[in-house]
Amino acid sequence: MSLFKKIFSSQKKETLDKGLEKTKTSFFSKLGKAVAGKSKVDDDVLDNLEEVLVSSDVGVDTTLKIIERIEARVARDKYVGTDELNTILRAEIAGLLSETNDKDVSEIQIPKDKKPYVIMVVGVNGVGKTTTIGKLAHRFKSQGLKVVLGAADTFRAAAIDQLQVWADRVDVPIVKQQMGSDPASVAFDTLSSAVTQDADVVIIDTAGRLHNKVNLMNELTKVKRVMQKVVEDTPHEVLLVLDGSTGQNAFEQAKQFTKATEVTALAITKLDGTAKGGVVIGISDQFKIPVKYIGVGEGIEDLQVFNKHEFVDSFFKI
Ligand SMILES: Nc1nc2c(ncn2[C@@H]2O[C@H](COP(=O)(O)OP(=O)(O)O)[C@@H](O)[C@H]2O)c(=O)[nH]1
Ligand SMILES: [Mg+2]
Repeated sequence: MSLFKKIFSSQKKETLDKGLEKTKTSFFSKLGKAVAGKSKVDDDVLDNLEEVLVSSDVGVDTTLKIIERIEARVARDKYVGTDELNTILRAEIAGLLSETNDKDVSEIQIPKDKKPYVIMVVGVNGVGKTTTIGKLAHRFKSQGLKVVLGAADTFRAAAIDQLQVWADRVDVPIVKQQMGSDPASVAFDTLSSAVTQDADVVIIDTAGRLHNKVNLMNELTKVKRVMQKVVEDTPHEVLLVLDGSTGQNAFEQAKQFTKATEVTALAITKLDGTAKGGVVIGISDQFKIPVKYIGVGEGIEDLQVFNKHEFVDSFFKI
């Protein structure tokens, strides 16, 4: 590893550690209490652990899965000390993450033979879609890719302006229409423009303010259908953005969006400043959709490619 790479990757690790700080602190203080005064993992300890996981937003189903696996281990090994619990838990969580995220580093790959590669970004209002798009555009551009943004969240003028701010900051072209125009029409224009410019990547922002599942499904289906008039098989990716700090709400949103459309990738934002980082584990397990990015701040560099090893390392590094 070159020195540059080493410095860069250690810096990146620091942001992740910092980003997960609140989650870790809260998790380990609860875990400490759960095993206080106990030397052996018994039913009490497991009950407490269950509570810790649920209250860390890992989600009930995933928590039960983890508890059952540890129970099986205790039954098999007869004696498991509470001092081993950390290591065991870590292994179980790493195992769960591996079931969904089979690759070590799960960044969206832009294939050369699909040009432009179209990423549609979905999620409810305020979760961080536009911010994530800005960070992603910056990331792709730094890789030498030609990026075009499409402002298909046409509900609010501010939404279009905000994407424009990001486009200026990153210095990539944006396609937009006025507020209230048809999102599908904006998406169509964006793809047409991207084809003309021979762009590598198109990122389409969408509105999250759709009041029910049927509306949402109809809207997204329409945007897709219209885009397919320009580029076959689009979108190549549907990236669902979830706000990690909302805990159980993020699970609910994932449920709604996966019912409404085919989601291929997840970005979980706002993991800085929240103790609810456990959602990453639960959502990855429950929805079987790979987490590709995590947001750990509002800045342009505060988007990390999700690396399951680093995540678990960071989570368990006290
Ligand atoms: N702390 C933090 N704030 C974020 C992150 N991602 C987005 N935000 C903030 O969340 C707010 C809503 O983001 P926005 O991109 O407008 O969400 P959208 O409505 O889904 O497009 C903004 O104030 C962003 O700066 C993140 O990873 N960490
Ligand atoms: Mg937005």
